[in-house]
This record gives sequence, structure tokens and C-alpha cells, in this order.
Amino acid sequence: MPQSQAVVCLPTYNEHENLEPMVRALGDKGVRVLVIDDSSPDGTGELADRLASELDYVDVLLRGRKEGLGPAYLAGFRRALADGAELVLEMDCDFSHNPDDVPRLIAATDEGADVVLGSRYVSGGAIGNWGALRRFVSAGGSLYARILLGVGVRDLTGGFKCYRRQVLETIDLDAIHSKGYAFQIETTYRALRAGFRVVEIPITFVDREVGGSKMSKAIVAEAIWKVPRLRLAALRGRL
Ligand SMILES: Nc1nc2c(ncn2[C@@H]2O[C@H](COP(=O)(O)OP(=O)(O)OP(=O)(O)O)[C@@H](O)[C@H]2O)c(=O)[nH]1
Ligand SMILES: [Mg+2]
Repeated sequence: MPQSQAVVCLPTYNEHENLEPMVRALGDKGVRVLVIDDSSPDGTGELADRLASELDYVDVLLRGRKEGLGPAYLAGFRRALADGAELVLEMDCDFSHNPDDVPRLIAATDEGADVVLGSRYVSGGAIGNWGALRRFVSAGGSLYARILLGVGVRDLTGGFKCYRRQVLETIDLDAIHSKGYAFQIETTYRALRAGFRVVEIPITFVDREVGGSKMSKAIVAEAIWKVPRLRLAALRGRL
């Protein structure tokens, strides 16, 4: 499969300083890049348009307002599928995810994975420069979801992922309403429920150096209440 059929969805909200270095860093990875900007007040969308006119591997999806990561990704997935992508990737635009890891995620699909997760919590994975509270919330969140959902995946909340086209065509994207970490948990859980092969590969995650975090208490709260609802839906055969 030519790698140009891989599309990296890059959601942005106020990532003006990170966007150009990230898009350029992805330039030699054999992927297309789809920037999904929710009308960032800092002009990230205008910058994305300029980059798209300069670089032929870049596309832009501009959305009217900030609705959270989940809806932005869903819009990006639909666009990537309509454009014929065979592989669809998710990645943060704050350098927490290393663009040099993209080929490793793609390579794992060649070895039979349907969904590849860049994982902080498998052997060889790591987190750099995060404080104790963020580590606790992240590790605790993944453990909570793993136990309640009864799955073996170690990193359920990470956002560095690669899906085969068929996965996104099979899971019911219209039924997904999660916005934050819950979106990552829900997409992986739906893929597992549908019988797809989910593989974790180790990554080192680092805290952003530029720009502000969009993490909020509401995003954490959503993940806490969504997880048992997902399990219940599965038990009732609705998922
Ligand atoms: N389009 C869009 N992008 C978003 C939205 N919220 C966050 N993002 C982007 O999604 C990616 C991850 O968001 P972050 O703010 O880094 O959230 P996080 O990684 O959970 O938090 P930190 O680790 O503290 O940075 C970044 O590229 C953000 O710009 C949103 O509502 N819409
Ligand atoms: Mg981040």
C-alpha cells in the first residue's frame, strides 16, 4: 500500500506556534496531513490554509466553533475516508507525540494490526516531564477504563493512533458523542467489540513546550461517567 494513502488527522485549537513545525516534520513521512481547526482565535486556521497552498501533502478542514477533540476527529475521519485514505491516524499537534514515530505506527498495520495505539504503558513506553498529578490522572484513568471494560489494552486514553479504513467504516461513528479522553477510550473499545485487532507499540510521550493545554475537569469527568455507560451498552448488546 503506498503510504500516501495514510492521512494524519491533526486537530488544532490555538496551536499557532506548533502547527508549522509539526506539518513540516511530517513532510518526509509519506503521509498526507489533514489539519482540523475549530476557528482558533490565534489564527491557526489561516496558517493552516497558507501551509496547504504551499505544501501539496496538506489539507485543511475549518470548523465553525470549538466542540472538543471528538467531534473534530470525527469530521476529520469522514473527510479522510471520503478522500480514499486506507489508513487514518490521530495525533496531537503539540509535539507530545513524536512525528518520527508515525512510520512505526504505520508499519504495525503491515504486520496485521487493525488499530495501532502509541502506548505509554507497555514495556518500552514512557512519559517525560509530566508532574505527579498528570501521571496519576493518566495512569489511573487507563487502569479504571481497563478494569471496567474488561479489556487488556494498557493505554486507553492516548491520542496517537492509526486505524485501518475498515475499522472506521465498521464502528458506528454517528453514535460516538464523546469529546475528550472518553473519545479515545470509546473508539478503541468499539474497535475491540467489533473484533478488530488492537496492537500497542511503545512511545515516549512528552509534555508540550509551547502553547496551552486544553485538558479540563469536564474532560476527566466525561471519561469517568462514560466508561461504565459503554460497558452497560456492550452488555445490553448495543455496542
Ligand atoms: N479542532 C480541535 N482541536 C482541539 C480541541 N481541543 C484540543 N484540540 C487539539 O487536540 C490536541 C490535543 O489537545 P491538548 O490541549 O494537547 O490536550 P491534551 O494533550 O489532553 O492536554 P496536554 O497534555 O495538557 O497538552 C492538540 O493538538 C489541540 O490543539 C478542539 O476542541 N478542537
Ligand atoms: Mg497535549
